[in-house]
Amino acid sequence: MTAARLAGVAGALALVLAAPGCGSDEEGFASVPGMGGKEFEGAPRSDVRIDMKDIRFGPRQVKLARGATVTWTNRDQVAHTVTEGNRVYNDFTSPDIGPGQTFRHTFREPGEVRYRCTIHANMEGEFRVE
Ligand SMILES: [Cu+2]
Repeated sequence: MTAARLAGVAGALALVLAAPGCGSDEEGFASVPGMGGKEFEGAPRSDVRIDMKDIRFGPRQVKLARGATVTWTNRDQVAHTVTEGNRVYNDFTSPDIGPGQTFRHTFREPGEVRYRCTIHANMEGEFRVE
């Protein structure tokens, strides 16, 4: 096999690996174990604080009362974003949230909301708004 032929094979492999949607139930989301709306617990909450720490949202899944306000605080030394991914709430999205900064959003419609950080591929969170 020539070098040019090898390069062609490698290129084809890269295309397959980069195909969108593989292993994901919603475009743009990584497959994070435990995500997908099955692990919500407890009563719905109306005032929720979520830390962004160690490149994770915590808590990652929260049940919200309708009208709940969520405040995210970045406790890492790098920037994060909060970007909605399933279009329930018109794609709410934060600007880059720097270390020590916060972002706030109020959820007025019932439904399930998944969001992520656009900077870190496996950084995801989820709400069920009741
Ligand atoms: Cu991030």
